[in-house]
This record gives sequence, C-alpha cells and structure tokens, in this order.
Amino acid sequence: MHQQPYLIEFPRIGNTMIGYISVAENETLPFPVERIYWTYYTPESIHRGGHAHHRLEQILIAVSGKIIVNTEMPGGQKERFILETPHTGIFLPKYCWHEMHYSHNSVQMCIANSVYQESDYIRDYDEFKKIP
Ligand code: T46
Repeated sequence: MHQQPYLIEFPRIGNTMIGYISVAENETLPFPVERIYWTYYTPESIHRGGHAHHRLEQILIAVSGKIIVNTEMPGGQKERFILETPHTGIFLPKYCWHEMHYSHNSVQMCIANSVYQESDYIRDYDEFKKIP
C-alpha cells in the first residue's frame, strides 16, 4: 500500500500588523530533512517535474505565487493540488508521479529527505505505470 500525497499546514506566527513567520522543524515533519532546494523564474509555458522517485519524499511549498501540482499514484489515482499560500505545503510520497505548473512570480521551496541522486528518478511514464 502506497502512502498518498496530502497538504500540510505550517504554523503561522504573527498578524496582519507585523507580518508572519512560518516554521518547519524535523519534529513536526513526516521525515528528517537532508536537503532543501528551490526553483524560481519558471516560465508559465513550462511544466516541470514529470517524474516519480523510488525513495525520495518531499514537501513542496509555494513561498511566493501559485503552483499547480498534478499527482498520480501507482494504480492510477490522480489528484490536483493548488499551492498559493506560504504556510501550506504538499507532501509527495515515494512513487508519486508529479508535474508542476508555476505562476510567473512563484518561488517553490522543496524540503527533501535525501540528497540528489539521479538514479532515484523514474522519468519514463511507461516505467512508472508498471509499478504495482
Ligand atoms: C522534484 C521536483 C519537485 C541537481 O543537480 N541537484 C538537485 O538537488 C536538483 C533538485 C536538481 N539538480 C539538477 C538535475 C537536473 O540536471 O537540476 C536539473 C533539473 O532537475 P529536474 O529536471 O529534476 O527539475 P524539476 O524541477 O523537474 O524537478 C525538481 C527535482 O529535481 C525533483 O526531485 O521532485 O523538482
């Protein structure tokens, strides 16, 4: 049985007068953090992702702008998530096929449970569809 993707709400400390702080700590995340990376200046005509991972689990956050995340799990369950507040993230489990579309002003922060390893990627959709 595969874990499913889901939205995570981070604490929002502050108010409209002084602004907000959101925070993520290992104690409250679904995995210990090994890597953080971020993507930005992605043209609206581009879809990124289009892959799944054997072992990598991640949380994606739109710290600015809007990101549409389309997911598919082995077995065919498809979902669409919209990230448009800096205190909301999406947890992507392993074997979750994901494709992202970004607004022009979006900055995507990714919190990951592992360092970058190209061998962990499943970039061939036909190969993904063979996963039981
Ligand atoms: C993912 C989504 C959400 C590195 O060298 N180190 C890194 O840590 C990363 C993330 C990427 N790269 C290199 C590998 C490629 O040559 O950067 C290039 C672009 O990577 P990719 O085509 O995988 O980019 P995205 O935006 O489609 O995917 C990225 C992550 O790679 C991926 O794990 O789940 O963001």
